[in-house]
Formats: sequence, structure tokens, C-alpha cells
Amino acid sequence: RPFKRILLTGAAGGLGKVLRDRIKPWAEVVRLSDVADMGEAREGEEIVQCDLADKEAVIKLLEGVDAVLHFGGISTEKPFEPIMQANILGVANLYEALHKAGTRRVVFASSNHAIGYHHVNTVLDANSPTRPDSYYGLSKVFGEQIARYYFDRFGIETVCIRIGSSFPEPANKRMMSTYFSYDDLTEMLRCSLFAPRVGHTIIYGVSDNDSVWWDNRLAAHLGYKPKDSSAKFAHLFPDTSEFPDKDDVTTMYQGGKFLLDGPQY
Ligand code: NAI
Ligand code: 15L
Repeated sequence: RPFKRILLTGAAGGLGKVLRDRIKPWAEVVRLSDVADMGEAREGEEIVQCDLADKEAVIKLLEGVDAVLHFGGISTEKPFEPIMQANILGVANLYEALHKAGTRRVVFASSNHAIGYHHVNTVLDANSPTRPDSYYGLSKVFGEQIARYYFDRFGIETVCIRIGSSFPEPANKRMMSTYFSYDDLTEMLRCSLFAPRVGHTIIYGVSDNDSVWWDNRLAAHLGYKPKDSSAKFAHLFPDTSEFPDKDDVTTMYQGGKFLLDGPQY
């Protein structure tokens, strides 16, 4: 198998549970980590329960790791303090630890909320300015930038995936644009781990939906080709009223409902 040991953080979370078996073919050993319980280790797995904010624990966590899929952290808007601990201190600990361990490749689960204050009529690419819509989105911008710094300084390569909405199906009309199927997510991770050179890449995590706000041409070197589309869920949203609705910020901006949540300092 190509990698000796891959680390998946956030392994007890929604996407972590989906990915747990799917990433197995890519490494001899998959090390799973989360602050929450992950159950028993199965064949080919190692389980390390720890808090990303605990520097010493994270340094140990990275020992012997060739590549990281960083999905751990707070995944919705919260007050600044918990976001700072889990997402900002957490990702700083991670990069320092992987530098110490000699790890060369990371895939970072960033988020569309790093750019959530762009209007839905704007098409973005990897060079578009960030416009975070929350402390959560700000923490993802920090993660993307620390990844860039460790690439420029040490050559550690990271693919930052600005994930849209990765759930079994879209939950509202907005998600018809942001939907990212589990199969397409898995394929994007595979491309991110195995592309020969990724440097510091930003890519939008999205399926081949009819209406998308994101252009991935600047990440073509990953070779990602989506296979799924939200089109098959169109029947779930028969309401044909105007979208975006100019009186409703949650439909006008790419970040949707996150625009209403903060800041809760
Ligand atoms: P989730 O909230 O279900 O999973 C996150 C996991 O991280 C949880 O199991 C949690 O216990 C763990 N965690 C939180 N704080 C921690 C800490 N201090 N130390 C160690 N572990 C900690 O979220 P989900 O949906 O699985 O998302 C995974 C990643 O993908 C997150 O980083 C999220 O921001 C990102 N993402 C997900 C999207 C989606 O559509 N599901 C969209 C955009 C980004
Ligand atoms: C995210 O970043 C969240 O982690 C996820 O729970 C969804 O809210 C998603 O974005 C989204 O924008 O739909």
C-alpha cells in the first residue's frame, strides 16, 4: 500500500465515520483520532483519543505518520473561545507536530464558510479573496494560511478543501449548489493524497451540480473529476420562488444560515 500510516483526525464525526473504511486501501495502518470515543480499533487501525488543543498529545499523535486527513475540530459556529482552542490552536499544534514528525502531505478540511460572505451570483476560484462569515470561517482561513506558511517555510504540502455540504442529500435549496457527495469527497481525498505535487492547493469540495458557485480549474493538477450531482434531488425542492430572495440574507450569500449566527464573542 502506498502509505505506511495515514492519520484521520475527527474520526468520530459525521464525515470521519463515513471515511473510516473508505481510506483503508490507501495505507498499511490508519490511525484514527478524536476527542470523542471512536469504539474499538478494527484490523489495520490504531485509535488515539486526544484533544487537538493539547500540544504534547498532538506531537505524540503525529509520530510515524506519513500523511494526514485533518477533519477534527468544531464544525459549526460557536463562541470564539472554543473555536480558538479546537480549530486555531488545534491546527497550529498539528502543523508543528507534523513538521517535527517529518510528515510531508496534509489534506485539510476547510470550509465554504471561509468565503461565505460572497454573494451567490459571484463565481469564485482559488484566488478569490477570503470572506469569512463566522468565527468558524475565520478559523478555516487561519488553517489555510498556516498550511501555506509551512509549505513556504518547510515544503510541507497541503490540499485545503473548501467543503460545500457533504451530507447524504441536500437539506435545502442552497445545498443544491453546495452538495458534495461522499463518493466525490472520497475521490477528492484520493486525488489530494496521490497527486505527485500539490504544493499549497485550494480546491472547492463540490459535486458536479447544475448550479455551482465555484470554479476548480486552478486545482486541475489534482485530476479530480466529480461523478455525482445534486440534480437527482431537485424534486425535494419544488418551490419555484425567486432564489436568491433579496430579502433573505441566508439565500443571498454563499454561507447561508451561518451569516445569522455570530459573532458571539
Ligand atoms: P463533526 O462535527 O461531525 O466532526 C468533527 C469531529 O471533530 C467531532 O467528532 C469532534 O469530536 C472532533 N473534535 C472537535 N473538537 C476537537 C478537539 N478539540 N480535539 C479533537 N477532536 C475534536 O463534523 P463533520 O461534518 O464530520 O466535518 C468534519 C470536518 O469537515 C470539520 O473540520 C468541518 O469543519 C469540515 N467541513 C464539513 C462539512 C460538511 O458538509 N460535513 C462542510 C465544510 C467543512
Ligand atoms: C460547514 O462548514 C459545516 O461543517 C457543515 O455542518 C455545513 O453547515 C456546511 O458547512 C454547509 O455550509 O452546508
